[in-house]
Amino acid sequence: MIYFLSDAHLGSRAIDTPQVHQQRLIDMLCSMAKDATAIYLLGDIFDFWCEYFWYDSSKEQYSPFLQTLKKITSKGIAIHFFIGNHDIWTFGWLEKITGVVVHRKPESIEIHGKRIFLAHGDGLMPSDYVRQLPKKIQKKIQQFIFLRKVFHNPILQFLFRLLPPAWANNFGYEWAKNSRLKELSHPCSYKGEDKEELVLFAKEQEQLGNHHDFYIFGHRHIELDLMLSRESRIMILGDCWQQFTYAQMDNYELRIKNFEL
Ligand SMILES: [Mn+2]
Repeated sequence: MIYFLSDAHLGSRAIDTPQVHQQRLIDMLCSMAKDATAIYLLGDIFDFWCEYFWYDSSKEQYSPFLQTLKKITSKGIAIHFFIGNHDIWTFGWLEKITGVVVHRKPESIEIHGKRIFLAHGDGLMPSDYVRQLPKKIQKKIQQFIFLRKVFHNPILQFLFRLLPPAWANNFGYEWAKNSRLKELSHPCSYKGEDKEELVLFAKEQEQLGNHHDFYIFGHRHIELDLMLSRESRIMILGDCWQQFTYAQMDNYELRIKNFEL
């Protein structure tokens, strides 16, 4: 069985019981590990993750989770860690400690003869579509794209990693907390087939001849399973901080499920 999950936002300051949350994620992974051949973590597993040049005591809170990853990869089960927009700043330490494979870009993979497009989902939208949007929304998107460039810039990353972790973490966790609180007050909802950016992105790929049987994304914190055509299907995974949803795939089918203890 192959599993896909995303958006746990571990360590979020908007979560009242972080240990309970982390344990639930650990239980979920351990139950998957019973029959998994691979596990794909599709981004934002951490609410804020940065590896500094100095020792960072805040990483200790994740010890149980990191040990679980290590335990699973040691069994020979591959764990693929896609960076999201909250855990961009990993520079080899996470891989070394846990044995996960880090992916910094979307990937096309093949499983059981199916071509699958995998990405966290931030920053993917057809530019034709963006041009049709009201100016105000276009401006917001431009701001997001600018910030994304800043976050991904190697020089700025280098400088940020020089900061004292306690100080930089406070900045990072507070920034991330704001987006969680925003989400709690305005829960994400599906915008519809003609407005949902990831659906439009997948449709554009199909039109461009870059065919995939499945598109699987995180990022949006909504659960979606939609046929784009007879041969192509998109899935958005929900999240693992409130809904605890995930997808599983075997020889026969791909489907979204809810993790229950
Ligand atoms: Mn995200």
